[in-house]
Amino acid sequence: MKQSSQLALVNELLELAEGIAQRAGEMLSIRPENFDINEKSSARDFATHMDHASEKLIVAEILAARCDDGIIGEEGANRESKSGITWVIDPIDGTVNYFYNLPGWNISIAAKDSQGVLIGIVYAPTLNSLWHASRGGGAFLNGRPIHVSNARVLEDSLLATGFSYDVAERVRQGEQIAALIPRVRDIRRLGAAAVDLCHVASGSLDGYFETGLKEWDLAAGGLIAREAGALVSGRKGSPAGEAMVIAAGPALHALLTEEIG
Ligand code: 2AM
Ligand code: CA
Repeated sequence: MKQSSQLALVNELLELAEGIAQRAGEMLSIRPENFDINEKSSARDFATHMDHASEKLIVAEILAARCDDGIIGEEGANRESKSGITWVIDPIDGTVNYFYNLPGWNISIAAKDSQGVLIGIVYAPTLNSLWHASRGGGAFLNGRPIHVSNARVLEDSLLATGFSYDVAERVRQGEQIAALIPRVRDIRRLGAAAVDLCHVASGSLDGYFETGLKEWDLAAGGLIAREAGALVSGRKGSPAGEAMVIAAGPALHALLTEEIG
């Protein structure tokens, strides 16, 4: 594809995703009085009817604008691409925060092509924050360019992590945190993976690690972190994925990979 038509495509996808994320955010910001809940893997892992309503809105608006695109959504949207572009959607990332009316829940929308994630949007209405990035085009928070922190030692580093829905895995994670907490500035557990990755991108966290993330948790936030200068990998430099995600600026990333990976 010519450079100018690639740029036009990126701009089209970004503009579309931004508008859709904002409309989903407006809908979600009017909280229902009651939630219909359906359990997924365990009592800790659930979706509300608002997760489904958000995914429905996002899918309908994408297809109204680009009917040949593919879609992968956490709540079941699954459509093959005829255009080469596939959207990867988490209609509410941080559902537990949303349910408890805690901040940080967000709408995460990415679009990928044959080379990987091309654009990503993470919109967190409760933080008044909309992050966006495109591959090779840098990362932005509310329109301003962002960059990772330059933390170089564990002792000065503010980290975030998340805990698995699986109880045995939580016990193992607790042991890992117990070993790490005396050696770092502090550890946060904010509750929404995409925003954790974006906080690394904008320097509000020095680093982040978590196991169990799915493609829709990682697609947009991972691109935003990378475009802001982070390394985003799995254990020992393997690709980031369900087994592990470690995100930080290069110096801290090397230390975290040694500690965790
Ligand atoms: P969700 O709210 O969309 O389920 C919590 O640590 C963060 O990790 C949330 O962003 C949550 O996304 C995500 N997550 C995804 N899979 C998870 C899992 N198996 N266990 C815990 N959190 C998970
Ligand atoms: Ca979700």
